[in-house]
Amino acid sequence: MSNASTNKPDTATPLKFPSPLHVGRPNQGNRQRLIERINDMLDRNWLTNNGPFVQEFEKRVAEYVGVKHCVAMCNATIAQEIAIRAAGLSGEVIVPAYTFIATAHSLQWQEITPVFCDLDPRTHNIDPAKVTQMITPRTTGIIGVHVWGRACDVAALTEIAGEHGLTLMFDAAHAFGCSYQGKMIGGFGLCEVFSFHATKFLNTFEGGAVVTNDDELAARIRLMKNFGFAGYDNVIYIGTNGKMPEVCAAMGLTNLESVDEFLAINRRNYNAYREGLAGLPGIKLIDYDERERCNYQYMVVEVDEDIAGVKRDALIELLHSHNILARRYFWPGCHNMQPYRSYFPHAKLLLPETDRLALRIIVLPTGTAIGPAEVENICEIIRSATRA
Ligand code: T4K
Repeated sequence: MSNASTNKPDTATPLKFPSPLHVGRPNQGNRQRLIERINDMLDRNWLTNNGPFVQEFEKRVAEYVGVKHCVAMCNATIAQEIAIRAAGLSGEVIVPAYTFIATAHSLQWQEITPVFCDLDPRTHNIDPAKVTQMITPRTTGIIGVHVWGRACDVAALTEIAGEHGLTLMFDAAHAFGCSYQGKMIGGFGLCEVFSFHATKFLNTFEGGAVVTNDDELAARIRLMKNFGFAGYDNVIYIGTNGKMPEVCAAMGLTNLESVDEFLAINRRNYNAYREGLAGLPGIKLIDYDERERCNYQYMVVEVDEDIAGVKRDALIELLHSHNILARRYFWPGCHNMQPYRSYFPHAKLLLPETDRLALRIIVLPTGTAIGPAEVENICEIIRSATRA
């Protein structure tokens, strides 16, 4: 028997959850509001191609983040590919190896070489000291990734890019609603790219956006995401189809109205995990900086196997056996996936921290789908494993 409303097993001891607890369960805002918007859209019979919902969504996101331009697109991978092309990157671009594969693919897809840089183990983000060592005469840019929504060392990266005449962009897929030194992420570098995928803090089913304060770049990206059309029958640029449909913008507008609620729930779960895992040897929940704005979308645990007395993968297996579908993001690292493993067989020699971290991380479920009772059960399972 279980409590259906909370998905909590009825006993105090951790049992198998009756239905799976996934990482990345979508945050959903007010369903009635969404349905009203979809009805409006159907009544208007305007389904895509820069419709009123997309325009409103772009305006709201730009206001929220405090940037001049937001260009909404069908997903963050295409948004990043277009931004890279619009920024004129070529040759080699330095990226972290510890990221979702899309960061690397968005370069390689257009025959630009992703040069994998190691991370700073304290932040999980690209290590600026190591970026400098990766620069060659072919380097044209740096793409920092704000992993887990925790900002990269923007100041150091900006300085390096400036000194070497490189373009600096950010993959901000995880970082909607987060800040760096009190300023919202979205306004740094030449541009930043958000993901609004279903699993993200703010979702539009699928979706993404480039945000920038650069008028010229924004104008070029607008052309490129719409086949290069500057008006009816007038193509002035090479382009593709990166448009966000109206139904996605309707979801985005609806979810934007609930971001404070999503944040409060994520924060509550984060605090519950902190409490539940406190003092466990070899198990460390990552810190979110309370002085910054954070979306707390990722509950990330680092397992030090020697101290915890349990292997990371054994812990994942145990969690899975209880129907808690924890994940190993971003194992095994981009450099260990194809085609990069074949292209750069020696990359790992320069990525010791990435390899070390990729073996230690577990991402646990959070979001509106779970509450403190589920978190307490998950923590109890972890506690029992580390005691064994
Ligand atoms: N840059 C970075 C740093 C990124 O993390 C990402 C995406 C991108 C760029 C590219 O953004 P997009 O082009 O996607 O906008 C998932 C997401 O598909 C991906 O968007 C995300 N990062 C990545 C971190 O996670 P997978 O391969 O793990 O997806 P999947 O199908 O295994 O689902 C993840 C979890 O979410 C599962 O536990 C199930 C749950 N889920 C998923 C969906 C779609 C649900 O409960 N409901 C759902 O509707 O990549």
